[in-house]
Amino acid sequence: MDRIRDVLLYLRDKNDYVSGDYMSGAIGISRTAVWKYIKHLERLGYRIDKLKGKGYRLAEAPDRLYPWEIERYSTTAKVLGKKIIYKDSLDSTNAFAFKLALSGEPEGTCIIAETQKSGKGRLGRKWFSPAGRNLYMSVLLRPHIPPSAVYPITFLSSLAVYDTVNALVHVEPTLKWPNDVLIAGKKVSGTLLELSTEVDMVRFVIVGIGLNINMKEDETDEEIRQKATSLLMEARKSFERTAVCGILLDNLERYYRIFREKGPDEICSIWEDRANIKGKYLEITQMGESYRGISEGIDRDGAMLLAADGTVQKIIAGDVSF
Ligand code: BT5
Repeated sequence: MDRIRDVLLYLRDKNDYVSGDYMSGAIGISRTAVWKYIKHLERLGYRIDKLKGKGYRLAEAPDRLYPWEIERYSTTAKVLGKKIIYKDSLDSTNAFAFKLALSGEPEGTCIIAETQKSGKGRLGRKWFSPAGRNLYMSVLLRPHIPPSAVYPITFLSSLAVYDTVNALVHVEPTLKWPNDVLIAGKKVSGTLLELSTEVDMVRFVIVGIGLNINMKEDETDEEIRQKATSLLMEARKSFERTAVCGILLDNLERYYRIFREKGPDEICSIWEDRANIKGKYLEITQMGESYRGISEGIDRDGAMLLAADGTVQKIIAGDVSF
């Protein structure tokens, strides 16, 4: 794939016809090899014009989340996304990443799929994953923390999505406890954490992010039509998914660095400020039980503190309605 990157680089750099001879000399491969890479690029969906005596010109790149395309936009991340594994289709990027993590895959590897056949939400729920429209990505982390400090990783993921969305769309997103990013009250992204732990140490965490980018309203599942949105639906234009993903990886790495250097507390307090949750009246449903009260903010382990009838309850998981 390094050669593919090189050939693409020269095609893009020139933005005009580049001769096979020139590329062969510059990259240090034969002209036949250049031709083979051009053919490979065409199979991957790139449209390349060919002109006798002039060479090759990149006419159009496909709308695919190829790792080498994402890398063009991820400029500051050094660890997260250093290796990106791209698949057309998976059952779930989280499930795939989990298996890789068990076999020793290092921190930072990302799995991206164009579609998921059984995309997962929390508590056995489904994540609707139409092909070629959105982002379905799982990032493998190996933080040196006890299991009790894992929860805020959901917040760091939501914060990274928040900043990404905020930079692209003119409507300010909102954060909803514990794992949602909303635009105008509708869900644009969710994070699913899955982990493997020993009694007092985390082995690895899989951060699964679903972010709706170019999904149109009539392409959504009936079940989520009223409550889901996408960047396209809000901005009324489509986005380059590779760029969105690159920006997200940079933001993820920035918040992960804060998490490691300043600790989960810092992430909790950034999230709490950004979510503007304190003092709001909430109802949280958890396993069929409902809790109502005024939010006193987030506990240091990520749980919601809810005040009602003179006592403060600590809610570990659930779904919030305002
Ligand atoms: C989540 O669960 O929000 C976590 C979603 C994580 C998805 C990513 S995609 C990459 C990685 N691989 C996976 O298999 N999963 C992760 P939860 O809070 O339980 O929300 C699930 C609910 O959101 C569903 O029950 C629907 O109501 C709604 N929903 C499903 N698909 C949606 C979508 N594409 N956009 C917005 N809402 C959706």
